[in-house]
Amino acid sequence: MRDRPATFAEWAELAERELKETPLASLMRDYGGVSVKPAYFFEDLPADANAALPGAEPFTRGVRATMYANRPWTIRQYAGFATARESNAFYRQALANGQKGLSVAFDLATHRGYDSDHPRVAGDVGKAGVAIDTVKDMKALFEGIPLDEVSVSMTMNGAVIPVMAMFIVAAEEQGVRQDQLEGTIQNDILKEFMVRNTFIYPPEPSMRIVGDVIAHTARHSPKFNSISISGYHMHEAGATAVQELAYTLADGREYVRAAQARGLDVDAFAGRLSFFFGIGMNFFLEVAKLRAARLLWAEIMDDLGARDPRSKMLRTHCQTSGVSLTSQDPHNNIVRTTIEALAAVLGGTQSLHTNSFDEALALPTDFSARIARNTQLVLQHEARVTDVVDPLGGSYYIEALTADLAQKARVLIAEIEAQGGMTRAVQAGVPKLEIEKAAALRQARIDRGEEVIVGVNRYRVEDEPEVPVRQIDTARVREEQVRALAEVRRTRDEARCQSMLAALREFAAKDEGNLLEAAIEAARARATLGEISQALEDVFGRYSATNRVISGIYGESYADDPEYAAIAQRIEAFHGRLGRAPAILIAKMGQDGHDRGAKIIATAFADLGFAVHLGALFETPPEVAAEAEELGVDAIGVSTLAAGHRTLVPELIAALGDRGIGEVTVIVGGVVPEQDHQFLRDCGVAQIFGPGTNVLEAAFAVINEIEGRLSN
Ligand code: 2CP
Repeated sequence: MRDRPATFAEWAELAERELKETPLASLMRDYGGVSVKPAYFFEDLPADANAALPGAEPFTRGVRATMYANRPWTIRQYAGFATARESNAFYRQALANGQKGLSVAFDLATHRGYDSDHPRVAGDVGKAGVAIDTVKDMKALFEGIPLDEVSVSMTMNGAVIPVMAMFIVAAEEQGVRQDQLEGTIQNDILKEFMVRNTFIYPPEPSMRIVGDVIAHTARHSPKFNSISISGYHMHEAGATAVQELAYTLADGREYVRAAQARGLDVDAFAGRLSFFFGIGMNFFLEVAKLRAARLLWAEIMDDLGARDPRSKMLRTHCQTSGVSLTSQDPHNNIVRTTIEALAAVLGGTQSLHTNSFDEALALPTDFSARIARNTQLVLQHEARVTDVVDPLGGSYYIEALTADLAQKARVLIAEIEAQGGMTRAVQAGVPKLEIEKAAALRQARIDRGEEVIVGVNRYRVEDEPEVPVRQIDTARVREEQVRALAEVRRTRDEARCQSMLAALREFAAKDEGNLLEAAIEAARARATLGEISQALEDVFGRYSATNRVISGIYGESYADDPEYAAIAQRIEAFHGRLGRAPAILIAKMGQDGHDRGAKIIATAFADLGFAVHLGALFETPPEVAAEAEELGVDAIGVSTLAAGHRTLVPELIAALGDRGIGEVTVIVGGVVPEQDHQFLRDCGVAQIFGPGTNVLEAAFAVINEIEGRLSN
């Protein structure tokens, strides 16, 4: 028996013998700026690791002393679709089958503050979430679900004021007081400007709204979590773990300051700030990320003057990663989700959503939703992972990785501080651009096969069987919503409703009073979501983001790649013949703000030599057609991730025809179920690319299409 700890140097000698010619350095890994060695030893344990106590500051080992041994995490599946009535039935069944909390997905029309009868949202109503226009819808959503017993999380940011107001009024009419409400509102607007894109107003009034929600709930709903500060969407947009940590916690710091600026004592609200992280496939990194997040938050809150330990506890929800799901060989996604769920649990999450395996194809079916929920039930009941608190604590690797991540994130947080805080950094667009760069780098690694995705860039299955998916009949949902809206408008006391809306407008204009309080009055008077939202828009305006295409990342990653060079040469030859580059407009239509795929295609195609025009978010099909005509593009690449394609793409093709430019090649990329491919082809779509498409293959197909059409 040796009487001293083993060291890396000793191990390296053994390893080098085993490796023969291969250098040991080739086993080093880089996880987005964090370097990882192939083995860890006692000497890697940070000095404070042995002192850490679960349930005590800085909470690295968990926010509770007993963690899951006493109470397992909340199984909280994010869901919602079609009408409130249909979503309600789905929730009640999920609760009966073992789910513990609710998490409402609203449709994109609701997110962006439009009623279902608004002309801009024809393709979005009831698609990627439930359509809510009035208090009546909100009441139907929770019918038979006691809001004083079941905690409800609502993912809402842009339209947080009308949604929160309607939730409060729906509860009130169910007999539940505000002080009995349990749950969480996402209310994290900064990351919307960075990555998620369901903002409505410009950053500054948006921050006022966040502050008003925090202030109102701190006063009236002490059990309600006033914000869910989210790294998830950064993760999904391609952020590294360090970026996700640093930007999320810097957002958190900004919100605390915003609330303090309105005179609130930090300990009066900080205990109800909550977090939300994405959990991907890098298993140990994700475990360490959650531990590092808790450590850093305790430090930040100390710095901001918190005294109550509850104010320093980072409590978080986690969701397994949507971008790690593949449309190819989709049952593999069950395995991926299980691994990610285990990482979230070993990282000490408080609440968890596990994705359904078909989410890269469409909205989950009842079957895939059951498997996703059961993944958590199996972890809680069969795998014995709940028995011991922070079981990976003390692992040389996990502890060292936790400390490394925290250190790297501290540096990035300090950079944000130096820029004047997150609102400023967001206005300057810096974090957004940095995340886009990281996303493009990762995509290039996947396309080059340096990062293996089973069933996508290796071990592909030909002839895949079709997976049944859930289809939403948006036209039917929209008709129902429009009818119900008309009924509410017809039966309400119009004068009272208008006077409440006028009062809300005045609050907004005078920069005084709490906007949520005024909106609750308007909701009681049956003002609609669109009307409440519009009242604020009348004062604040609607924000439109500037879109930039980053360049050079693909070019650099593919510097020596013959396939890349071949496509680039073809584009050069095209240029030589026609005196211009092949031009493509990348379009996002409807209220779908998921733009990671669009940005990656734009970046890669621009590097290859295409003339790339990145359209604005949230356009209508006629607007895209007009832009295509004005720019004289050869092709339009429609990026669709929120299931609006069946409505929006045919409308686009018709609008191109109306303008006499029907020859423009239309390509669709994103989440498009196999069942819709023929429909889109019949409409005139030239190519359809699903998630996981190799960017070079896509570029090759597009140049072929363009040249084919031009030679006809
Ligand atoms: C927990 N409790 C315990 C223990 N563990 N008590 C004793 N011993 C223990 N070991 C207590 C807690 O103190 C709490 O009571 C209660 O049990 C509930 O536990 P919790 O840990 O607070 O869990 P929770 O109620 O589920 O809340 C979790 C979060 C909350 C994270 C704090 O914010 C949340 O539910 N977030 C979900 C967010 C979400 O679903 N987002 C949707 C994202 P007290 O409260 O009395 O202390 S999907 C979005 C999509 C993808 C999108 O954004 O686009």
